[in-house]
Amino acid sequence: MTKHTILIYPDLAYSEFQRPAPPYSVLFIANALQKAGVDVEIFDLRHDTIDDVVHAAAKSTPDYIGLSVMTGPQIRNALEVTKALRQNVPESKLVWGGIHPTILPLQTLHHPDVDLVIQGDGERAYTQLVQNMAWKRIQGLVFKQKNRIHNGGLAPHTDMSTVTVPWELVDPRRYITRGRTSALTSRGCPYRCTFCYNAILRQPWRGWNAQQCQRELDHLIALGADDILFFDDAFFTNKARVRKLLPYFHKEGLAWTAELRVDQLTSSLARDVKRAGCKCLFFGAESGSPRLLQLLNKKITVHQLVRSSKITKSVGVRADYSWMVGIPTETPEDRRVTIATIKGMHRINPEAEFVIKIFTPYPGTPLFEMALKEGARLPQSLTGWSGFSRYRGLSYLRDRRQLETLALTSALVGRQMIHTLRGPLAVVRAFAQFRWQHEAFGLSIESFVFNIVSSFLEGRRRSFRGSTRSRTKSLLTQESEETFAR
Ligand code: B12
Repeated sequence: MTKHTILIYPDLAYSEFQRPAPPYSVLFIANALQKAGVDVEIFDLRHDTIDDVVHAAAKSTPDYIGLSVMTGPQIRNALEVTKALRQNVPESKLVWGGIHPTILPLQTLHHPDVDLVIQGDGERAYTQLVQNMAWKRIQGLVFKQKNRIHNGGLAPHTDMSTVTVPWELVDPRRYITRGRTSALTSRGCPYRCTFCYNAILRQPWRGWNAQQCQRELDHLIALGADDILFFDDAFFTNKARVRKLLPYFHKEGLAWTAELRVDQLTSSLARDVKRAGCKCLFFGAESGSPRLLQLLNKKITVHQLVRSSKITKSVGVRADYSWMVGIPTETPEDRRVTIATIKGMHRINPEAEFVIKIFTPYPGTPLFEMALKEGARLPQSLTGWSGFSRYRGLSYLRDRRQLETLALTSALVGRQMIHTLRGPLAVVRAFAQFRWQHEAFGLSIESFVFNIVSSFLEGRRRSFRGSTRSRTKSLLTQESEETFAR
């Protein structure tokens, strides 16, 4: 008999403000399952409701139902659907996979409604599970057995050349907004930055070759896409692949955006990407302090950062820099140096965008240990982790409020889009400009208002879902007392 399974991509808070990206995690796993002859249904809870999933699961009662979970608010919705499934389809085993369960498998499994966890890539491990392989033989599977935990380690890294995107399993129009969509052509990264999840997963870089990329992109173009954001951690890693892809982008008239390391940028590459329709290059700049760049193992220099501003300015390619504050051991002087570097680079290339985020210590990364020494206390349950946000500082940070104000100010000053704001928001932006110019990040009313508004929006969104889109009761009360280490 043909095996059947359901894969779920839980809702992400605030996703209506972003273009909903295709749920690649479950799409790739679904493709591996299809190849093994398994019948798969995908539910994306940014579009479907919990009732839709419960209804489908009650009808087909699959042995396993998989959920894809990222650290942050997605956990909240994942818990809601998990609870609803547990109550309505008790015979199905509920499997959590994705970056959060991978990083914290034991804590995830500790939740009474999570039956199994898969650590790392799900293509092979989940397929083996659905095909009834003995649990102990599945690399990557973590499960409870007679009050003991069996930890099958990290699942093998998926070879990208073995998977494609099964668009027929979802409605692709959901993910293409006015021609804009996102694509993923490679996984992993050859670098080992001490703050990044790649340091935990030891993910080597692996990507589709140029022909495979073109086949997949042809498909997206046929579906109406003409503006693509590449999600790859390290899109430019394989230079030969990039050289073949650029003429293709040019020929197709694609607008596209991808991440590049500042040390890989040369004037000639900048000219080539511009000619090939590149809309924007994203750079992980992280810090202006040479000491901190070293601590982050970023393997870039401040000189290269500044040089990238000169190159993007002279060639006329839009650039977007992401910076971090609140890095372990960071001193006020380090922070001043970072701000001075950003300002200096902004003078060189005023069209470049930037944003400063607050460092988040992810368990398993080398910097996490340092953050613990500095007093970081991390949530002890899934609900606690659902409050994680890059705009909110953790309570251990000595000058957390200032960091939050700095992060918010940077978004208001560094984003071109905000510059077009009119009315009361223009006043907020003018205020942020003043703060930025005078480096006055104390006593912030904006952060206070921002936190209230975001909590309100989140609450409204949840009650909206609860009252109209899903009749399934929210069952988070058990752990809801716990707020994320604030
Ligand atoms: C696109 C993206 C987003 C999009 C959403 C994605 C979407 N589909 O809509 C947006 C912009 C909304 C987003 C938001 C956030 N993101 Co994000 N995002 C990414 C990004 C760039 C790509 C995700 C992706 O498609 N990956 C490709 C798929 C194939 O890989 P995968 O998801 O890891 O899935 C594989 C395995 O994990 C596993 N797996 C996954 N699901 C399942 C399910 C089952 C059942 C099984 C068995 C296995 C399994 O198998 C999959 C296939 O091999 C990643 C970085 C990356 N390259 O992965 C960061 C990343 C996942 N994001 C990250 C973070 C921190 C966030 C935020 C928390 C940031 C913040 N603080 O605000 C928010 C949280 C969102 C929320 N509200 O909950 C971190 C995660 C770290 C962590 N511990 O969770 C990452 C790794 C970036 C980084 N380098 O730090 N993100």
